[in-house]
Amino acid sequence: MMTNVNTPATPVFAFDAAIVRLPSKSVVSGLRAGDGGDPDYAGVRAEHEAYVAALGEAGVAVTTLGVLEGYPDAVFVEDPALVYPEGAILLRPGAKSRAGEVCEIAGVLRDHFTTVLELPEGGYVEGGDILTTPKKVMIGLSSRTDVAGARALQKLLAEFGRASEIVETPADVLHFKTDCSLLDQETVLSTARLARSDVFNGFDVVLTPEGEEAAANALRVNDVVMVGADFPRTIELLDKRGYTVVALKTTQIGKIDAGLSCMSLRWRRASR
Ligand code: CIR
Repeated sequence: MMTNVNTPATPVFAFDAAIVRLPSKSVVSGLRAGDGGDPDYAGVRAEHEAYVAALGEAGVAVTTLGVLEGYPDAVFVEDPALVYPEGAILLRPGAKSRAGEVCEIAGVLRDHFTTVLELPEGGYVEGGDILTTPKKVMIGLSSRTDVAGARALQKLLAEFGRASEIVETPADVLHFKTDCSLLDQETVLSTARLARSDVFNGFDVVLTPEGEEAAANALRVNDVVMVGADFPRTIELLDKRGYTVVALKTTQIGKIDAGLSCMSLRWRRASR
């Protein structure tokens, strides 16, 4: 078993490296549950560009991958893999149209990580269902992540010295992290519908204001919390609680059920 290099003194949101992928023109055909219309390609590009700049400003060295026209959702690099200082894990998306994204990202992960584990065949997991907290990795079951995949992932996480727990995602919610994010080592931002399940026992929970549920997919990176700019009440709430909020537009990616965590894989390099 590897030693977990995340000592309590190092927050799990201390990142110095990230991988992103430029959105393809085909992003307008990205998967979505609702019918709020197609996103606008130029708008997605602009949102992505501002996001990458914000990662850089937060102190992260960003590796940018090229477009993959054959995979409309490939800009959401969070889903085909998991990354930790100890190594990377290649996942298996539950969405058929996204299965090929794993091979497409494997090479760059092998360039960055000495250890790259693979989810064995037989189960599905998408990174959007994984919330990494200081004490454990939470694996949300959803339409994209099943029990077989979650159990297999638990074994791989154990090789990294990481405890994990399988939890439920509310019905009709795409991913576990669609409804929550980590604000600091003890605090999560959650929708009321997810918090109701008591999944966050032992955490301080900040609830998203009614009508701003989509703000729950925020992203803590080092000293800042990135929050969707369309959610002013959430921004005010977090600001009042003393967080340094960076507001980023997510209007276009929101049309294909995405938020701020989806567009990057983030980690802290083990050698630091
Ligand atoms: C999908 O349905 O797969 C994409 N349209 C959105 C993925 C969002 N990913 C994430 O929350 N990690």
